[in-house]
Amino acid sequence: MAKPIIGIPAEYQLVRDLYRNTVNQGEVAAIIKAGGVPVLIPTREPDLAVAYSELIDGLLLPGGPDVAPRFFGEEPLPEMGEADDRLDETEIELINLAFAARKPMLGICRGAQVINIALGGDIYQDIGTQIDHQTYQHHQKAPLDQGSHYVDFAEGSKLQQIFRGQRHVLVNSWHHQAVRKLAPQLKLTAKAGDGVAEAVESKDNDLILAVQWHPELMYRKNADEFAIFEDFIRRVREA
Ligand SMILES: [Mn+2]
Repeated sequence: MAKPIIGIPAEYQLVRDLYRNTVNQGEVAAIIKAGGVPVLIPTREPDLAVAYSELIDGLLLPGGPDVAPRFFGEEPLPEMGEADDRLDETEIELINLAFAARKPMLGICRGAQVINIALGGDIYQDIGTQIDHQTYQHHQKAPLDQGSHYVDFAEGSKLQQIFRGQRHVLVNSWHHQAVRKLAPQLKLTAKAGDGVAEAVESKDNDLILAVQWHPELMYRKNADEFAIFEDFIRRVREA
């Protein structure tokens, strides 16, 4: 394969008085450094997901706004943040198409949640109010290129392999939602000490790795975080 084409769904944002399709530079730069070719996927027309999915070799689901709860059968709680139906619909469609076509995926933050929802799981709309014990600070006030809480990797997980055998790793954290009920095709492979889900991987194949933290903001100073992107491009090449 020539350099693999990695699709990244874009947010729809008002920036300097104009609506724009935006993807963060962190993901774009990490994919390029790892040997992929990032391609922005506009998300205003969910019906185009089929056409876009045929163009790409792998799918990166980035961070972004909250997922609208109707996609997992709930009504919105007061603590829910901003959401965008069309972003949700487009991503859910792209995930299902990638899964059916066996195209590898990497999820980051919201990406981990939307992968789980697309495949039949659900999420906490707000971990601070829906988990009945005190949770950690998952919306860190420290700079985002620094870790703030630890995560524990499952024995034998892909993450343990990517992180050279380590199972207790400091990561950054910028979320108030998290995976709750797991989709049947996924296994939980990282948790924070407060029980919050921090990563999922596909059960029976190499198709999905999705982390709740932000490796795209840490990889410049942390080779293990960059290895998440190298592993993704390797999975796409070998798919
Ligand atoms: Mn966290």
